[in-house]
Amino acid sequence: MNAQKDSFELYHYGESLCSQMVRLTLEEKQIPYLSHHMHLELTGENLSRAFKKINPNAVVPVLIHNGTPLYNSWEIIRYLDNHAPTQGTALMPKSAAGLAALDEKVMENALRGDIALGDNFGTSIAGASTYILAHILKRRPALAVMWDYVTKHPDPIRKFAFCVLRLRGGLPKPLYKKFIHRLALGLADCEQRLADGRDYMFGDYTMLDIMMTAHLHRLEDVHLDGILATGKLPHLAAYWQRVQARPSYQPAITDQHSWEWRAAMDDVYQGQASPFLPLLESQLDARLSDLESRKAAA
Ligand SMILES: N[C@@H](CCC(=O)N[C@@H](CS)C(=O)NCC(=O)O)C(=O)O
Repeated sequence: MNAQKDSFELYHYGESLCSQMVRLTLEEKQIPYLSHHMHLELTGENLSRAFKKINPNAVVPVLIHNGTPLYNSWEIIRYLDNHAPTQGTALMPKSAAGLAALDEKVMENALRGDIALGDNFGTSIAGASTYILAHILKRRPALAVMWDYVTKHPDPIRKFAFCVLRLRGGLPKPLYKKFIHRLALGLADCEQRLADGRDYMFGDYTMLDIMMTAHLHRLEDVHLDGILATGKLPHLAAYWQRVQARPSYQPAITDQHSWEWRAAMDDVYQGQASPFLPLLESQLDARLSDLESRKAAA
């Protein structure tokens, strides 16, 4: 990588999972960038004409490399690792088998637009956070929010979802149950993966650990992190400490917290565990015992 010629600019939001992933990548790869921190629900800045010229889909993150915009967090992560393979941390497994297995795991953790909310781990943790989004949206008059989303958001499902959030303060309850169920499956699978004592999901640190770092941080934000203190996920709990101890964590995650998100979190949870924690725990128990009996039968 030629630092003289290369210029990177990132359009992002403090608490957006995908922005966190890209920032973690830039830190791990030691790539400096010009930061354009934006607000999403608070001001609808992503729906502005100016930003839609940068990303017609009106979502963050967008990484501009030497004038070319790059979209989709997982594609940006791969791009950066290919661009500077020997700089900072290498983010791909070394073996062909590892690479193929990584693809599958990345798709489970990505915020994909081609599946329904709650159909994978990534969209479930995002879905579980929507009470926070609803709270931020409440800072603006309902009509202003609806006007913005209905007339300016290019995604028909999101435009509807944001209006529902503003009007109802959350999505329909069965959806949260779906998110919790999918989260329990993902957490149990991570625990099983780490149970052989490996430090990271593929042994060495990879882009999957970047994605998991953002997701586990979000688990804290939605006050479901009590699940890591139950003693049922000892390897995952240790892993969470390990990824937070990396030098990338503070600059990419905690230094970038957005005030309106933190305030909404405090209002929604009032310092208490999420009311969905007992459901998460019971679903986790079911999944862990299912995995145990499969192991015993094998
Ligand atoms: N597939 C995209 C998803 C991007 C995305 O959904 N970003 C969210 C924040 S994590 C966003 O900008 N939401 C604002 C909106 O839809 O109005 C990626 O991986 O980068």
